[in-house]
Order: sequence, then C-alpha cells, then structure tokens
Amino acid sequence: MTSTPAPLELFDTARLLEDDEREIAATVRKFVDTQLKPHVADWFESATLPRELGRKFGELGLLGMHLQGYGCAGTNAVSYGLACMELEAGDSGFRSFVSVQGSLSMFSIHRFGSDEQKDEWLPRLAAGEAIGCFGLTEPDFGSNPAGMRTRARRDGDDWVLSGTKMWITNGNLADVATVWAQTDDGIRGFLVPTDTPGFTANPIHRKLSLRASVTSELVLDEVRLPATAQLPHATGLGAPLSCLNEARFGIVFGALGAARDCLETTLDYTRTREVFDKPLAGFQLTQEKLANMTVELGKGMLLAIHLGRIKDADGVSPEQVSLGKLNNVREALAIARECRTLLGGSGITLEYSPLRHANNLESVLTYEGTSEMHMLAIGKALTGLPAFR
Ligand code: TGC
Ligand code: FAD
Repeated sequence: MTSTPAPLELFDTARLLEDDEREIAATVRKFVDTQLKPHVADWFESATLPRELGRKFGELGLLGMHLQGYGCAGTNAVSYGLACMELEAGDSGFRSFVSVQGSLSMFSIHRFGSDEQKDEWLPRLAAGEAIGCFGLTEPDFGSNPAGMRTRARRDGDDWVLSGTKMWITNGNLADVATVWAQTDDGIRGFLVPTDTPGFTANPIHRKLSLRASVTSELVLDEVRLPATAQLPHATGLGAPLSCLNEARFGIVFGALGAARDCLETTLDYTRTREVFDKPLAGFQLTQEKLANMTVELGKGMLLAIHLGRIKDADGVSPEQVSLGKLNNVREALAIARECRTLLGGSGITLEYSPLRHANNLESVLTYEGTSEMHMLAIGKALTGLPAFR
C-alpha cells in the first residue's frame, strides 16, 4: 500500500510550530508510546494510576511546565498545550494528572501564594516528589461554585475549615490540597497538608470514565490551620476561576490528542479489516466518516494553536478559552464515538483505544466547566446578558 499522511499531516499544522515546540511534542509522544501506552489498558481496567508516574512526569519537566522559576520548565503556552495533547493521546487520566498538578495546584500557589508557600511547595511539586490537588467542587455546587458551603472561620490566629469537596482529581495521592472556602470576607484559598488532623480523602469507586485517574471526596472536619496556610493574594471567586482558565487551556489541546489517537487507530484498523471481500477503508461510507473526522480534528488543532499564540502574545480571555474547550472536547468525543462504530465489535474492548477515550471524554466534557457552562460564557460575551441564573 502506498504511504498515506496521518490526518494532521494533511493539514500540515506542524508548519505552524517552532522547532523547540515540535521537539517537546516528539519527546512527550515517545515517552507516552513507550512508557505509558503499553500499560494503559491494565491501569484503566484495574482503576489505578501508579503514584511513581508523578516523578517520571517531573523528570520530563511536565509539571508546572509553563510556570517560571522554582524548578519549573518555563515553556510557552503552545508547548504546554502540545504536551497535554501527547499525554491525552495516551489517556485523559495522564493529562488530568498533569493539568491538576501544574495548572491548578501549582498555579494557585504560584499566582496567589506567599514566598514561603512557593518555596515550600513548588520545587517538590515540579519534581513530582509531592502531589497536589485542587478542591473547588462540592457535592451540591459543581457548575455554581459561588454557592460553596465549605467554611473557614477564624479562631485566634488560626483558621478552622469544615466542609466536603467532591470529584477531586488526585485527592488520595495528594500531599497538599488547595481548598477554596467561604469566609466572612468572601471566598478564600488555603493550602492544606493532607496529613493535617481532620482531613480525609475517600476514593470514588466504580467509575466508568477516567479510570486511570484517582478521583476523591475530601472531607474537612474542623481542620485547624495556621494563618500562614491562607493564600494571601487570592480574594473572591475570580481566584479559583483564573486557575481553571489555565487547566481549560490545556484541555483545548489535550482533547485533540485523544481524538487523534482514535482516528489513527481506526485508520489502521479499517485498512486491514476486510468486509464484503475488501478493506473497510475502501467503502464510501467509511471514507465519509474518516474525512469528516479529519476535518474536525484539523479545525480543532488550528483553533488550539491560534489560542495558544494569543495566550503567549497578549493573554487569552476566559471566553476565548471557552470557545476552545467547548468545541474541541465536543468534537473529540464525537470522533471517539464515530471511530468506535468503525471498529465494530472489536471496538468494545480495551484492545482498541476509542471507547476508552470516549468514556474518558465524557468526564472531560463535564469537568473544568460543562459544555453548557461554556455555551453560557460565550452567550454572555456575545449578548452582555449573563444567563447562568
Ligand atoms: P461571576 O460573577 O461571573 O464571576 C465571579 C468573579 O470571577 C471572575 N471570573 C473569572 N475570572 C477568571 N477566569 C474566569 N474564567 C472567570 N469567570 C468569572 C468574574 O470576573 C468575577 O470577578 P469579580 O472581580 O467581578 O468578582 O461568577 P458566577 O458565580 O456567576 O459564575 C460564573 C461561572 C458559571 C462561569 C463559573 O462559576 C464557572 O466557571 N462554573 C464552572 C465551574 C467549574 O468549571 N469547575 C471546575 C472545577 S475544577 C475541575 O473540574 C478540575 S478537573 C481537572 C482534571 O482532572 O483535569
Ligand atoms: P452540575 O453542576 O450539577 O450539572 C449537572 C448538569 O446541569 C450539567 O449538564 C450542567 O451543565 C447543567 N447545568 C448546571 N447549571 C446549569 C445552568 N445554569 N443552565 C443550564 N444547565 C446547567 N472539581 C474540582 O474542584 N477539582 C477536581 O480536581 C475535579 N476533578 C474532577 C474529575 C472528574 C473525573 C470529574 C467527573 C469531575 C471533577 N471535578 C473536579 C468536578 C467537576 O468540575 C464538576 O463535575 C463539574 O463542574 C460539574 O459539576 P456537577 O458535577 O456538580 O454537575
């Protein structure tokens, strides 16, 4: 068979990248192909994510890679996005780990922490020697974090935190949790070492999505913290929401990695799978699906690189990140499901990646702001009328 281009090669999106960006993507891709992909089906089936991966991600410079100083790689946003894409080509769980560690835990400390907090936590988090998590969502307040009930009250110089956080990635792996709570002065952030008395993390079992990722409930029962545990520069809901922008940006690229892996897997399969005495890839209906998926993958990649260039130049707005997250996750999920149809019965096992990616992308569609929240954010930008309430 003549050699054929990979879907993104048809678009020649690599032309839009600098040499060092291409090198970072290639390095992460090789790591994912050799170190992670051979194990991912087992980890997904057994619902585990080995803790040691944190150190490996740290050695590669992936943790907080777009942050400056404290042992962080200090790359541009496009490079961070490309790394997320390559990780998510392996599994959304890998990208989730890196998103939460770098964009939520480390970013919250880097942006809002004191010098002492930065010195204490960032170098260890960058190296993967310590793991962080980010507790914003509560059982009754996911899309609407403004309503959170977790409360931090003053007792002398100390803070005392009580409440429950839900669906927290890396909760059971974490050494430190960034916890958002109501105070008499509005929402504030706190760094909670997870060995503090009164702090418990309970793993959430029986997930059908993001199985190669640890998801937890955090219970804070009168957790007493010194005054120095508060993030001094975080005031109001805007603080955690600005952390979300960072992680959402990574997902704009990341989701395309899952989609690309589905499409490449399916292209290989349809070339060799014979139905009605010829390769499945040779049927017009198959080619219509492959063409449509390639068009959406390429459009998503152009959008991701465009948003990355804006972020690196002037800073990307939350609404622009919403455009990217809404489109690229929605299209990635559609691609994963369509690929599964082309695999037939074979598509329902862990031998092939598309259904695993599709199941993962159901979570990605929901976390970091559901599709509906991003539609409403775009609607607000277009009309000036907030329709969240
Ligand atoms: P609203 O009044 O609009 O805003 C409150 C303040 O925040 C500011 N703001 C933002 N700032 C930075 N970035 C953003 N994206 C921002 N959106 C709003 C806003 O300007 C305002 O500032 P100020 O100074 O005026 O006070 O707040 P609202 O209560 O009406 O809510 C708006 C809404 C619905 C968009 C927001 O609540 C929202 O984004 N909800 C979705 C929640 C969410 O995405 N949760 C994610 C939790 S973390 C997670 O899922 C991790 S998964 C990670 C993984 O495993 O990969
Ligand atoms: P709800 O807010 O109850 O939404 C349910 C449905 O109602 C959705 O379709 C939603 O779009 C819709 N809806 C809500 N409000 C409106 C409205 N105004 N108009 C129209 N429709 C609306 N959170 C963290 O803080 N840290 C983490 O590390 C983290 N990791 C996660 C990992 C996984 C695997 C998952 C699944 C979630 C994680 N989350 C995390 C939580 C995630 O951010 C929330 O699940 C998400 O924000 C949605 O909140 P919810 O589940 O309470 O759904």
